[in-house]
Amino acid sequence: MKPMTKSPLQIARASYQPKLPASLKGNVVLKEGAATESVADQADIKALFPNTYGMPVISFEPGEKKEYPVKNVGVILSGGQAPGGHNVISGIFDGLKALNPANKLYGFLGGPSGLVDHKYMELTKEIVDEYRNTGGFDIIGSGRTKLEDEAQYEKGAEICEKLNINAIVIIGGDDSNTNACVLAEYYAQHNRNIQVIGCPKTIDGDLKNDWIETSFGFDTACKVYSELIGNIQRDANSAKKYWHFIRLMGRSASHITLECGLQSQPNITIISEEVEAKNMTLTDVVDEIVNVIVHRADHGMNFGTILIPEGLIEFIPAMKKLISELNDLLAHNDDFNALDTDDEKRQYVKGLLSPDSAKVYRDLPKGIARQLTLDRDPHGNVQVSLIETEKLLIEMVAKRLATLKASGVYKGKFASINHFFGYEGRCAIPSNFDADYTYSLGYTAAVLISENRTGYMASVRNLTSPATEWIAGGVPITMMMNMERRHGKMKPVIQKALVKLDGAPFKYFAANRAAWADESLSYVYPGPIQYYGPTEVCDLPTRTLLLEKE
Ligand code: FBP
Repeated sequence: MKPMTKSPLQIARASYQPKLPASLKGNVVLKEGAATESVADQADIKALFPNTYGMPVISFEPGEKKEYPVKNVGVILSGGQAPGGHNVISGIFDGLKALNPANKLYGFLGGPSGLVDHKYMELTKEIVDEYRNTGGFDIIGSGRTKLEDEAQYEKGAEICEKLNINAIVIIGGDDSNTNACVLAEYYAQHNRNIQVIGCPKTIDGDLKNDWIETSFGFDTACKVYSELIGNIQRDANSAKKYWHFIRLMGRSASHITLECGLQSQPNITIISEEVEAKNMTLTDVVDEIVNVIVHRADHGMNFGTILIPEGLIEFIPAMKKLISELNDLLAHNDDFNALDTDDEKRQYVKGLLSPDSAKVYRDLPKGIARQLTLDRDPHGNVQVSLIETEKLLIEMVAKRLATLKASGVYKGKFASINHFFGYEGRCAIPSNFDADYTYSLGYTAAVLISENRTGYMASVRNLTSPATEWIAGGVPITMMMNMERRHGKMKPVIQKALVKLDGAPFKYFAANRAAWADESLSYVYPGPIQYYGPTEVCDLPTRTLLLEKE
């Protein structure tokens, strides 16, 4: 047998032709809606974005053939990986070449820092072809550098001038698209003749609104995690001896956990936004879990599955206060960094916290307390992916069950296994939905650029219909903005979309969770993503999207 360089699926997938909305299959004409307003703080946003505020929403329709001037474009991948990033790039490439074969595409390397540090490569057909329909961001790499000061914008303008780049596409989440908008406004104000277009990326699913139905990558990541959860459930139901505590990525919002809950119907799904709304303590969360475990044990079922959102602890009010105090206390703290041992660090921190937070900190298991003081990300936030909340909950649940056992209330056996799913799905081969959606987003960005637009996010809507009926166009980024306090200052930012407790996906989950928790078996086994086969299996969007559109 010959050694393999690519799997059979990799080879077959390279020739998959992503589906496009009908309007993008031929010549395009732009239809403009009415002038727009930001979601809140209109006067402030308008004053900060005089050139890019109020622009109309754009949708594309089939039109007459048109000659477009030559455009050179630079693309940046920003933040965490999400399945489909490579297809955004191939969509931009194909769109640009279709609109004018002389157009060129450059990739800035390693994220936004590539623009500032002038690290780039030209993306040719040979290179782009290698990455079609693949997961990952390795074609040009990604990074989390924030574009936030004029010196960076000027360095960007310098390289654009050198390469004759007329437009930049920033593929990122809410913060990166906020940066895209600020950059678009800066270049417009300073007559730099550089357009900036954003593209909605993040597996977390928290960049969405009335115009952006979902961010790309959410679909694939949730399908991968749901497959794994389903497999675990089948094992749990076969062995009947373990409780599986499964933490799922999603830095802040619980969309991933909710979607995986809807797809696999585990016994318990914790939603951070609900925990916060009900002002629950960590003990309340533990009690809810314990109640289900005791109930199932009474029916002879000493096994089950529990989904835990990665961001949970930041939504528990007392923990949120502790984390915020730690963020301030540890920012550029050389004294803390100079301490050698974990014990010294623990003592140091305890001495400086408020009495309430010091108590919460003292009561935490040592390992978790240490994780809370690890390095912050470039935005100064605790890196929740490094905090093993599932282990914290296991420890607390085990303690509570031991007490209940001693008093005779609990007669079961408790054995647990912990899991964390995040990196398993972030670079998966994109599902058909994500492959089609991202390619369409990239193609849309190319049209917006050729039509000289700036300060827009590429948008593809009507996503629960077949791809040919999708509506492509652009939404002014200022329209999604409001003012929020960040690091002590009011800043214009895109509103982050948390799970809405009055939204259809959560309501559906809330109406069904009691049945999924009890002793009957409601597990669903989603199985692996299917790339070839009947459309109702292969092209299905997420349950979140279906419920939101129902
Ligand atoms: P983005 O918001 O940049 O898309 O990243 C999402 C995410 O995958 C989160 O779910 C997770 O908390 C975080 O990135 C982890 O990032 P890193 O691996 O850089 O620590």
